[in-house]
Amino acid sequence: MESILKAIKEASIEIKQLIETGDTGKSTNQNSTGDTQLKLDIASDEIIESYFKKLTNVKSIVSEEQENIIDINENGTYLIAYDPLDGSSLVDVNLSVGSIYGIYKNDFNGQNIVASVYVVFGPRVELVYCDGKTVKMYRLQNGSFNYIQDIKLQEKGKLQAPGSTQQCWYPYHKAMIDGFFNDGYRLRYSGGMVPDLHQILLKGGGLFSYPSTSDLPKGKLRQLFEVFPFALTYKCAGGQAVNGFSDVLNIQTTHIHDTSPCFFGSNYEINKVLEVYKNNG
Ligand code: P6P
Repeated sequence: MESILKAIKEASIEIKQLIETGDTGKSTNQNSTGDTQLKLDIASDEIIESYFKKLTNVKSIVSEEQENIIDINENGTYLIAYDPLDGSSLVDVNLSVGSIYGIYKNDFNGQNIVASVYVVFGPRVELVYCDGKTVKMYRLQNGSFNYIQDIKLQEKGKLQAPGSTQQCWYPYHKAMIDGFFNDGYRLRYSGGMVPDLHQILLKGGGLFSYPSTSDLPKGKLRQLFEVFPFALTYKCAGGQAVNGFSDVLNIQTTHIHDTSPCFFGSNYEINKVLEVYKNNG
């Protein structure tokens, strides 16, 4: 695992430089989800793939930016699914973005995730690593990632990040979101899941939601390289991650670009989600 972490750190330093100087324009390509790829998406993906291809302990990789699984080493132990630069369209308005990595054994599915990493490219570059037990944050300082702290969620938080198109929310979902705001929760939503989820983790807790909606019944966020890595991180930080009804890591992945409705948060908020969806969903 150390060699994978080292590769992610070195790739992240290159991606930081790319964000600072690269072309934020659109490419002529689309990814498998039909999103027009930015030149930053493609360049970030190329950087990460170049590092992973050198690792003998990696069997295969899956990227948000590529249609198919890429085989690396048939004798490798680990499978890595990653989103090279999530929220990349936020770069040209100078908001924070991030990379997300899910590290799996044997198969690409929620039950087989063994570790997760995400990197936030903001005023500072921070890397958060979850080994399936603890959640540790590192900060890029003078060219090295230095340990800063372990991350733990409180039982109940104060922040809410409600994703997706509100006009497409189901009424019971809207009533639940409004209920949290009526209880004094603060809105914290940038449109980038990495900084939005990082903020809730560091500020003690709350709720991030990207639910099933009338326009996206299966949600928008991708299971392997967005939902599952943060699900493992939130669970190891003392919170929960659900699809509205149960642990999101228990769902079955049928395609590497599958999506899932998802809720990440402290226990109080997630238990509220489960209660509302059990009674209405
Ligand atoms: P919406 C960015 O494109 C992303 O994949 C996530 O980072 C973010 O949480 C979500 O989409 C935002 O989607 O529909 O709320 O704009």
